[in-house]
Amino acid sequence: MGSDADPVEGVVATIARSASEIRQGLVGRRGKSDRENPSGETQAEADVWADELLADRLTSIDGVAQYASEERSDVIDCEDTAYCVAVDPLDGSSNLTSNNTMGTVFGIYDEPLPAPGSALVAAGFVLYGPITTMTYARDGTVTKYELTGGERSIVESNVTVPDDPLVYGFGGRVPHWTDGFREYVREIESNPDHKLRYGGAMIGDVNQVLTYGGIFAYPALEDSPRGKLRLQFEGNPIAYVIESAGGRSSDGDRSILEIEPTDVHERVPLHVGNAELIERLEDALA
Ligand code: FDP
Repeated sequence: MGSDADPVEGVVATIARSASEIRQGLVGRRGKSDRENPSGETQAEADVWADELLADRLTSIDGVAQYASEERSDVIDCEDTAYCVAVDPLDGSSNLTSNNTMGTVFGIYDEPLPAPGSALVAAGFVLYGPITTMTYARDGTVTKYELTGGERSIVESNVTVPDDPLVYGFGGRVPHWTDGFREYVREIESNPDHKLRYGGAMIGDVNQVLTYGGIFAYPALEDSPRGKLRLQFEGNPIAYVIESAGGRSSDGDRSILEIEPTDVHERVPLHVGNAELIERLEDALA
């Protein structure tokens, strides 16, 4: 590989080209492996397989300095020094069992991992829905593509979070929500203009917010104050896409992109959506 002169575009093009293959490769790999990821979750066979496929391809691109994934403990160091790629190869892979939506999430940083979201130069996600799409942010613009066979065609060239919020989806067991978060949810639910959309894969639920406006959160929980989602592989890339689309992200207090990480696998409470809803959330949690 390494034929694309711009390494960032090379990474995006490689993920786009690999998406059809990953989608096809899910067939026959829906079972659990006997391994755990660094966060202590049992990996699906497809998690391990997609991680190996992306690691092989992305580390052979000229200009890629590091590859890190939610599915492996250690960062792979390459000889190059430019860009560091963090990937969640199959976000929402527990949806494999029921055959529901899931995706591949990626962030391209220009600092060694773990890196803050302010070091992202591009980020995006593939969604394995009824059709396969890629939504990708760079230089303040979000573009949405349909992927067919290795081809990418633009379906929307300036994606923005719609002004009027419509959907909400919140993860974590309700009895484990904090009092502040529970009150906030009650307020969101009581607005007759809002409706629930929750599918159990972050990327599908965030895509609903990007399409219809609203809010998605996987908040801090009483028994897990840092929530569930991982900052490098999920939190930062999604915050980057949503902020590039005119929305806001928050860990409950500040933009996710402002967090200084200390560990590649650290978790973060994630809230993303329309700016006014995130501001109200921060007030509710203050
Ligand atoms: P999954 O474990 O299926 O990969 O971070 C992963 C994630 O899914 C998110 O996509 C999803 O929002 C969340 O975990 C759901 O977690 P719980 O059902 O365990 O609350």
